[in-house]
Amino acid sequence: MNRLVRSLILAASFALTLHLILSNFSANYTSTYERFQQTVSKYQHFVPQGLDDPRPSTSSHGLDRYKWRHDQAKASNQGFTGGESEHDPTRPKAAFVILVRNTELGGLMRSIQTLEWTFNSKPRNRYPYILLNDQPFTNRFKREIEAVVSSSVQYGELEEGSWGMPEWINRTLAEKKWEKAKKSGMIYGGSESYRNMCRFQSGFFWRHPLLDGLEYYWRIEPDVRYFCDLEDFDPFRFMKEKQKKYGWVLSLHEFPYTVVTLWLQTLKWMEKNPHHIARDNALGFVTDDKRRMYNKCHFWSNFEIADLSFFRSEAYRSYFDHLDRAGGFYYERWGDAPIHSIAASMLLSKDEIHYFDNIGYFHKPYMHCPKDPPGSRPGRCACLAEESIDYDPGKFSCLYQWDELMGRDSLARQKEIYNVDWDRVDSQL
Ligand SMILES: Nc1nc2c(ncn2[C@@H]2O[C@H](COP(=O)(O)OP(=O)(O)OP(=O)(O)O)[C@@H](O)[C@H]2O)c(=O)[nH]1
Ligand SMILES: [Mg+2]
Repeated sequence: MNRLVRSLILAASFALTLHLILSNFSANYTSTYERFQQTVSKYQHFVPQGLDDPRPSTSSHGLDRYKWRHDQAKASNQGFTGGESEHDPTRPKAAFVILVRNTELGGLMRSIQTLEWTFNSKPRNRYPYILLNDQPFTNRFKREIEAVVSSSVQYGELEEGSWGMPEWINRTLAEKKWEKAKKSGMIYGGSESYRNMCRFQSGFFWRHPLLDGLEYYWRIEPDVRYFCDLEDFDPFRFMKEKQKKYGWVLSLHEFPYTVVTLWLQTLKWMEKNPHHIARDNALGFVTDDKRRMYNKCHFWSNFEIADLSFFRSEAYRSYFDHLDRAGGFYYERWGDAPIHSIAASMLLSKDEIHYFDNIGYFHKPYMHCPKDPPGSRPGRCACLAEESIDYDPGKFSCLYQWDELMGRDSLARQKEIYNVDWDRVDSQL
């Protein structure tokens, strides 16, 4: 094992050095960004129209019928219980966890509205919200959010050390790299706060004291949408009953220049920690060519439902600490999505990772809309399956890789979902 990993590291180092020499140390971020833009515009017709309507979508009519303040939940057990099943011992200790800025209030209200309609407003659910911010939340923010939720809300400020550049990072060097990344067009290439966010979401959100005692979390972001009535399905209960550790809906390829040395650092960590690698792992999802090449596939972590014991594990902490020391959050622009995804693929067995095919979800510019089996209730999802990015012909989606790992037939699924003549569509693009 050790010898294999060592030769992988050597091969990766060689490839990286060659890459740096060839590109004369000036990574061409622009072409990556342009390719992204092309992908977005090429598949624009898959993106549901009308979702960017900036009008506040939380008029009191829509939500009054769901309004239900569960005050006891606030007082008991840190608010992790609630709803009709408050005293049900099998109810998972679970919450929605949201890192958000005061300026994103409108976007968060829009996200919460569809989450409430499709899931949380049902009396047996009513899971609480935990809102985190690097600044104090304003009173206005709290007032508006509390008017649109059906459960309790807790607010937390980030703890010292969890937000911002650690002292071992050379700021001058980092700033030079941001400047270069920005000039070459990398998305958020020049942003320090985005890097703080990615580091926080990778290594710290799960350590926040408001999450102590919480078993499961569901990550929500501003301006996302949930399309499908979850009827009797509770993703938290599903995770617990099926012993799942990590759940996702959308998977994509990461932009290569944001993660130049991430895989090399991962190999280094694996070499030192072979005992942490799960036996029936999902590394096939993040690698190609018989596990030699990192393919940049990641679960898009803006949607994520996870068993927090995964993040709290010694293995995950050790992996995060190694990456944090390596400095790629600041010298490059490592995202939390590739980090969560590599960690889940490495440390969990593939059966512990769940694709929530039945949840309709949108985060600009991509969506997943389920193709329900025949006989399902019409109108369960307010979206069209063929507008999903799932099996896009450009293969920006990584559902193909997931299918391969799980032994599913992508092609058959693609035909079933889109039911369109791809040759004709391609000729029109
Ligand atoms: N409090 C706080 N929250 C932040 C900050 N930056 C990002 N976030 C939150 O972190 C999450 C991820 O940030 P986003 O800006 O949505 O990142 P992204 O999804 O990669 O990019 P977008 O395409 O812009 O959505 C969101 O919930 C943001 O509200 C920040 O500086 N402070
Ligand atoms: Mg976002």
